[in-house]
This record gives sequence, structure tokens and C-alpha cells, in this order.
Amino acid sequence: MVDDTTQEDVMDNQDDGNSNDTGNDDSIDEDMDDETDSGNQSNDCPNSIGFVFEEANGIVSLEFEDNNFPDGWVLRNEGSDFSGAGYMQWEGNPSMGNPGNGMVTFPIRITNPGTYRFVWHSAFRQGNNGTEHNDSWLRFPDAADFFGRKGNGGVVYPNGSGKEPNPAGSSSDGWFKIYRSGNDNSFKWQASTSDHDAHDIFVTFSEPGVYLMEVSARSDYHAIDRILLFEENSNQNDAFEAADTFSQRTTCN
Ligand SMILES: [Ca+2]
Ligand SMILES: [Ca+2]
Repeated sequence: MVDDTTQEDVMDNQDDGNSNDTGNDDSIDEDMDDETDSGNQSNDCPNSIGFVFEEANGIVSLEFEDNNFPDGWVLRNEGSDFSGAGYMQWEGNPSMGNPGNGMVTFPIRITNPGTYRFVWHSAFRQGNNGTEHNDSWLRFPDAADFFGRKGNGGVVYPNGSGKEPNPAGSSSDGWFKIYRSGNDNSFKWQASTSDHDAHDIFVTFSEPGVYLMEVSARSDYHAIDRILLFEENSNQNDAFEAADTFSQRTTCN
């Protein structure tokens, strides 16, 4: 397989006009409950993994490094614009056309079913070209739906999902290539798919239960600090603020 970094990444960068500078700022009403609802945690905790990340009040917030990683992912903590223990960056071989290498699985317990927006806080940690080292693979293998959507309502589904249309650029076996844009080499809240045609990322959980979120390596020196999912109709700034207030990981009994 030819390494398609340069071509693809040029395309990534051209199309982030609507990139979502979510994060930061703003007034927030602190109406979220700090406590995680752990009422039924013994029922479906995946003991084969040993822990589960809890959704609460329509929000899933997790430190990406708070998991077990195969060789190639390295914990780093340079700089100051990350949270938790640091961030994981992929220092193994690039996997531009083949998702599933360097795979990390996050079990997530959903108590409030619905469609959630997905974003991650990531950076490129080599060079100064924001179209390089700026993407990794993402899949939700057992969710009811997983798609990209633009502000105008246009939707894309992963290649291999059996649904169309599919994104421009890399996608395979239910995986989206998820990229960030811009040459400012700092951590940024953005998750987009489809080259030249940035779509935001959504996942639908149709009923309560534990779902798997899978991330695998694509570009080397892409670094991921944190992941946030929030119910699509909730206020985005509220979601970011509330996500700072509760711990999300429960150890299985
Ligand atoms: Ca790229
Ligand atoms: Ca982190």
C-alpha cells in the first residue's frame, strides 16, 4: 500500500472551514450533577476488560491515556495544554490504509440512549504541517448507527457499514479516519471525517447498555489527550464544563 499521507493530508487541511472550535470559554450554568450514576454497574460491566467508562447526564468524558495500550502508543506529558496524566501518541509505523493496528478498546456504559456527538482533544507532535500526523481511526462496532454529519445535514457512513454515501478519502471495515485541522501545533477539540468535506462525528446508542469504542493507529505522532461524547441536543459548552466535574471510569467487581 502506498503511503498516502501527503495527498490525503493536503486534502484534510483544505476543508476544515467549518471546523468546530468547541472547547473553552463561556458562561455555564452548573446544572449537572457531579455524581456518576452507578446504580446498575454490576450488571453488565465487561470483566474481560476490567473497567467501564460511565455516561452520566448525557455526557461521556474520558482521559484517553486511562486505558491499556499495545506497543507503539507512548505516554507523553510535554507542554501544558493537556489534562490528566498526559496524552498517548502513536510512535509505531503509520497505518494509512489498514485500520485495526495499535487497537485500543474503551467500554462505555450508556444509561441515557440517544445520538451523541464525538470529539477528541488531539495534536500533531512532529513537524509544523497540520495535515501530517493529525489523524487516527475510530469505530463503534456495536452501536446502532455511526456517521458523519455536516451543518447542512449531509451525512456519510463508514465504508464497510453497508450504508451510503461514504466519506472521501480513507475509510474501511466500519472505521472512520478522524482528523484535526490547522497548523497551530497545540491540542485542539476537533474530530472530522471525509477529506475536503469535513463532517462532524455522531454515534447512536438505541438502548441502555455497554458499548465498545475502538481507536486504532493511523498517522504516527498523532497525539490524543481526551475524548468527549455528549448528547447531540445538549448545550455544547455545558457539556465541556460538566465533563470537568466528574470521574468516569468504574472498576469491575
Ligand atoms: Ca492526515
Ligand atoms: Ca489526557
